[in-house]
Parts: sequence; structure tokens; C-alpha cells
Amino acid sequence: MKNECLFCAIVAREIPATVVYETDTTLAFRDINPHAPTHVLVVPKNHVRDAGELAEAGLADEVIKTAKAVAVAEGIAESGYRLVLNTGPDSGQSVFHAHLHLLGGAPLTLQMG
Ligand code: D5M
Repeated sequence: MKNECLFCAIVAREIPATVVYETDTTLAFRDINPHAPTHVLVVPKNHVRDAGELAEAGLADEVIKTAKAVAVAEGIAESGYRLVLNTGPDSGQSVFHAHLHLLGGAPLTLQMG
């Protein structure tokens, strides 16, 4: 793959992913290791490292709006869902391209995995 960053490679369609929603600035695709019936990752198309850089780049609103649109499309907007931004090693962030986890489709426990 040309991109060293895994999620940049998904955005560039260099590696496959199950894309469920897309805007000019964001991409939403199913997590490869789901922790809930709906587990979608929303990423900015531009590379930013984490939640802080996402906010500094002015992309946080768009990422959350995309998550809402995915929740509506998945039929879980009313039953509820959880949004998680792991940030830095202690949080368990393993891919250093900011990504918002959207989890739902069943009652959720507090454990992330
Ligand atoms: O979450 C990183 C998430 O990224 C983790 O839940 C697995 C997911 N992942 C890893 N590789 C892929 C591919 N190729 N497609 C879809 N999802 C993927 P973190 O918050 O960094 O721990």
C-alpha cells in the first residue's frame, strides 16, 4: 500500500473496507473487530493523529454529524448509541489516524473490549 497509515490507505481505497457512508471530508466503515451489532469507525479523510488534532483541524463537527447520519441509516438513532474517541496509548488507541467509534444496536456495557 502507498500510504503508511492504515486509515489513509482505506480512505484512498488502497485496501478494502466496508464503507457505509461518505462525505467530502469524512468516511465511515465497519470495524473489522466489532464490539457491538453496529460498530462503525468514522474518520476524517485528511490525516490527523487524534481527537485533539481533529478538533484543531475543525473536523470534529463533521465527524460527529457523519456518525449521526450512520446511526440514522443503521436504524439505531432512537435506541441510542455510544461515540468513543480513544486518544493516546493509555486509552488503547492502536491506529494513529483519528477515528470515532460508533457502537450500538444492543444495550452496551461500559467495557470497550
Ligand atoms: O481502534 C482501532 C480500531 O480499528 C479497532 O477497533 C480495529 C479497527 N481496525 C483495524 N484495522 C481495520 C481495518 N482494516 N478495517 C476496519 N477496521 C479496522 P482504536 O481506538 O485505535 O483501538
